[in-house]
Amino acid sequence: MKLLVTGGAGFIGCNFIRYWFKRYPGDQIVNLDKLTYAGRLENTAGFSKHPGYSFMRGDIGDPVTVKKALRGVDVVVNFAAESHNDRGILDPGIFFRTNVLGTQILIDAARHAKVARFHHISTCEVFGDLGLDERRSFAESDPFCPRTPYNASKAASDHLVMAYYHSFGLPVTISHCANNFGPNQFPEKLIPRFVTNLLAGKPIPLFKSSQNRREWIYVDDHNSAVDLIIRKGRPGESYNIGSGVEKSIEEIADSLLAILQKPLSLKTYVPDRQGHDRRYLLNTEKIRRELGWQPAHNFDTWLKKTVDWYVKNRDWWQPLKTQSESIYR
Ligand code: NAD
Ligand code: TDX
Repeated sequence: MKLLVTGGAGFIGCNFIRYWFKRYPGDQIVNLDKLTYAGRLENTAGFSKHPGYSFMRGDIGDPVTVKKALRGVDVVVNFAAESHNDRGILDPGIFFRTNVLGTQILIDAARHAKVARFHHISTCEVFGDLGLDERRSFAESDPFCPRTPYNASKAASDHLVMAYYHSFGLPVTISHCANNFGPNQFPEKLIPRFVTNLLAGKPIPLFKSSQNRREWIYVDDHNSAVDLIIRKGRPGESYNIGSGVEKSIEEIADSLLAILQKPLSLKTYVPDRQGHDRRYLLNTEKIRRELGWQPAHNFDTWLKKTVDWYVKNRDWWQPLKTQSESIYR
């Protein structure tokens, strides 16, 4: 099988390619990535010499590039996106150009290339947020209610992907995943930002609403679910992917301080994110029932392993810190 993976030099995309070659070593993967600040060629080191692998630097919003990248491709997995909420507040435009218009250019080329499957990577955030005490979770059939430029752009792209299924019969699937953690995550996101700050001997900035919480999933569990959806998911359907493990910002901070044996005094409280979503929680009944998927990685164990990865890979994150912190100055 030949896959086109977009955004494969980013956090989840590079872990996906690593996962896929381990499981299907005879497959071919073209990685199309623009190499924005978040796309790192170093992330591809573990598989760049695999005989089935090739890399193309380019934009999913460029019709000529995507047409070339799609030659002979059976399956597209679209990870490419602007992915950080705080950047979406500072510069919303690029989120709509890549996440919406880029996805439209890519999917249109995929339609003409007659791919067997177009899988679009979406997020829990399209459903809006939940109250901290609300006793419900988001189902696939719930209405979209995005509240930030990032999640509005992801919701818009989900709509356009489904439009290609209904109007053109393109075999699409979509997955909505909870917050991922693991190796190679850019240090702008909560867990790697806090870990790398602590390793550099710096305080960790908790946004003011520090009881806000997220559902956390180890990146390989996300990718095993995407694997199943590609192979067994029904075209025209979307699937939620989550672990059920909820942690507040405060709890994440305390766990990381404990793992790294640092004092509680390193917690600092900073002004809230604009439009800070309080909470997301997904109902994952559908993927468990239809595809038999379940997460395999325990949160505490894999949080420790993730911290250990950052401890051992200073060379990877240290050069990125100036860039990742620049948006908070
Ligand atoms: P990331 O920011 O680490 O990586 C994004 C990658 O896309 C980078 O390699 C970047 O260079 C590339 N890219 C950006 N614009 C591009 C363009 N126009 N053309 C080609 N490549 C481009 O993001 P991530 O955390 O790995 O997220 C990957 C996907 O998963 C995104 O679609 C995101 O919305 C979704 N998602 C992320 C999470 C999470 O917790 N990180 C959770 C659910 C869903
Ligand atoms: O310095 C920080 N301090 C802080 O308190 C940062 C970076 C974050 N936070 C809080 C904000 C959120 O409540 O931590 C929580 C998680 O924040 P992020 O890591 O920025 O993730 P979030 O906004 O929840 O979105 C993530 O999960 C869903 C990904 O970035 C998205 O791409 C994905 O779709």
